[in-house]
Amino acid sequence: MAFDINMIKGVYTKMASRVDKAREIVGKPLTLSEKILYSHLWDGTPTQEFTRGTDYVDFAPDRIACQDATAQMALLQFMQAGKAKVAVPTTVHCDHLIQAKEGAATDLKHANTVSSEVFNFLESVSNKYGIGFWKPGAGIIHQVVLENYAFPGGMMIGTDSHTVNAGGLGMVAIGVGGADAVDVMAGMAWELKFPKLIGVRLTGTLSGWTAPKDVILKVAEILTAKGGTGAIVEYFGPGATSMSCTGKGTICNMGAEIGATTSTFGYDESMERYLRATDRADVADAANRVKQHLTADAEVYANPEQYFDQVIDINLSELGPLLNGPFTPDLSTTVGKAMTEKATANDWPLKVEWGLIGSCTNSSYEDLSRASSIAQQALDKGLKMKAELGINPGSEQVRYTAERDGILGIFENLDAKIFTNACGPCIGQWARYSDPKNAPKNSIVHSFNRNFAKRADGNPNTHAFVASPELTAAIAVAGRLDFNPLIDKLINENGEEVMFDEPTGWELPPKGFDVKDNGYLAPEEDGSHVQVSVKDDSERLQLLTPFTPLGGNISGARLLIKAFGKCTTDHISMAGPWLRFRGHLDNIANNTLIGAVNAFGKKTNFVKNQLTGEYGGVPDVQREYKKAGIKTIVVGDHNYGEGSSREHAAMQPRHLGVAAVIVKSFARIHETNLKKQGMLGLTFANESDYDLIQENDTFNFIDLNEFAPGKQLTLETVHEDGSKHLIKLNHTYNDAQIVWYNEGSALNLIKKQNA
Ligand code: MIC
Ligand code: SF4
Repeated sequence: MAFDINMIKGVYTKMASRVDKAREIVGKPLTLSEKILYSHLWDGTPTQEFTRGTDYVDFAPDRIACQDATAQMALLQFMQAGKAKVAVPTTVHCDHLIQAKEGAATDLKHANTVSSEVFNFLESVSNKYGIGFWKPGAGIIHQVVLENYAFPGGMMIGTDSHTVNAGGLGMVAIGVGGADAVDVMAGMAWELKFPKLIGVRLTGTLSGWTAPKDVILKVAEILTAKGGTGAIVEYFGPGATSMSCTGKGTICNMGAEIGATTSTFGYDESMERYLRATDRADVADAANRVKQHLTADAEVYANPEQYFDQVIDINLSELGPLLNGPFTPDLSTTVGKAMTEKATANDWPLKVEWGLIGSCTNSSYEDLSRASSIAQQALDKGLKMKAELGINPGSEQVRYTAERDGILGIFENLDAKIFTNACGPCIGQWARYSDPKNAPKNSIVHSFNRNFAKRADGNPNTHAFVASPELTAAIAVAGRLDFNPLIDKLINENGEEVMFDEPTGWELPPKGFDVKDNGYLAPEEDGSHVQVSVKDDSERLQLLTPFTPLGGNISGARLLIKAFGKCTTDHISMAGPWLRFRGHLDNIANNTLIGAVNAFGKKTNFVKNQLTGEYGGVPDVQREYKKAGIKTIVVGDHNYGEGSSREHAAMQPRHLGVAAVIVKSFARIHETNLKKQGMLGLTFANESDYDLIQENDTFNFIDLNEFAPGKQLTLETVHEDGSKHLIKLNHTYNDAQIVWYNEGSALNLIKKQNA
């Protein structure tokens, strides 16, 4: 039986009348995305039409999921909110804080030792406030959610950008910062700008070496890393219904890499099969009764151009296996010759050192079984592995079942390392080198979603390429980046030429899923007696103190850094070794912006301290400004804050005294995170004004005391020679968000309201 089945049935009971009302108001057939959005309005039954890409709307999500690295800050904030229990079903998943080194048994034991303080904190807070707790080793949040909690037509938020994975089961599932989750946990509405809608029509069928991963790698190439910003991507067409549910999850998962708010698919038989296989026949039965509301109206998919803001066509029959990378997930290359040419021209190492299969994106039973069919062929055909292979199963249920069915055994016969059911190498928790900074240039291929510099192993010289699990396996056997399994031959141990046959696999385990201990801990009915303790001298956890409002008069501010080029959340608040400080704001603040490239001098973590004229690390220089009582600004390029939902990327600069982040454009979650923490997140009205900012400038906000929705702000930039420029800045703050700014943070406001 499914968790929270009554909540799910409740959503379905209300759905019909709300969808009908929305259709009447909008005056035309509805997409699936609109049906879910309009049936989850905070105010209940729809009464007005919302303008896509413009209107801020209050929603009532059905559930929340948090992972250990972001849950710490989210729960530290929730503890301040003054509530006894979470208002909607919520879960916490321990998956990010587990290193991949020796293999699951040793690594998990190690994590349980070094991070016990954090795991115990999360467990006791969960128990106290009625939150479901998934222990370390239970699996990666998004696979566990897909297997247990996601349901067609539902709306959820999660403190992780890949929460969108649940779109594979027909949800609108959105990644948010912890402060957004706190609103919903505290029983308040959740605000989102009504998204634009991108339709992707999938025709043809996947076959041979082409996998769902290739669909999203193609979409990433078409839309680029910011092309989905502010939009929900809705997939449909015969190619969509012919794909497995977990395959759909893969596609939705990597929607985060194009900046999409989320992605989703209409309810179909693959989803019903998956629900039944994962012991949720009750959800499938309930969904079947409201089937027509769990997909778009027929007219929409027949004439998508009339209903979506943009339509993209992909013929799966013409799609081939792709490799995206290095350093960005939207740089696509077809396998084989095209890769030989590109890699040679760009000096990417053609030799592949590692193949890694797993992450929340591609760690389902189907993924492992298809990759294992390649591994089995390598064994059968006498091929020796040229690269090393590592596997992270997505959940204990997948792992247990895959082990029972001999799938893990096949990988082990190739000497693959089976790591914990956790994020591991996907988030820099890969103990690959003792000195990553000075590690050699190399290439790796993985089935993960992100491949920013240093992401997997901390080595800036690792060129990571993203591919399907089956292609990752084949390339790991061949050891070459430009191996094309469709046509290339390999030489086996007997000196014979052999070729791979096409990968095969099981959508779902033929003998059903099984698991002994899934790693779940239910909270007590009444957790009020549970004591949560945070030690004063803890390195890992620190209770929060409220931020002071920045006020309506900021002048004499200095430039902390003008970031050059890509500045993702990994550049602003690096993961890997820093994950250990995710619950301690002052300690993690020591990594603030250390990965960002300073536009002046093009170095990382090297900025001018205007007070002394000397150069130093970003956090150190910023602490000097803070000590001197001087506010600072950070300047950035396009899509600033792309990547993760981690609100640390906003809280750290805020904690250190940065007042404003001024960029050409923002990634959605990061922009909201800045607002929530009571900071100024602003964009240049004229992008070229970015070029006006000089290293020694001083900044005065001229009209901040008139901060109002839709009204530009003016920044006076005083250059070293005394000359000045007035720079116009845009913002997207609405009335409520300006109140957050005025209060010092959204949390300060909640506290006030609950006092
Ligand atoms: C990631 O994939 O970058 C993470 C780690 O899962 C993040 C969350 C985090 O920073 O903790 C995400 O995607 O939101
Ligand atoms: Fe974990 Fe990687 Fe998925 Fe983020 S993208 S949740 S780090 S597996």
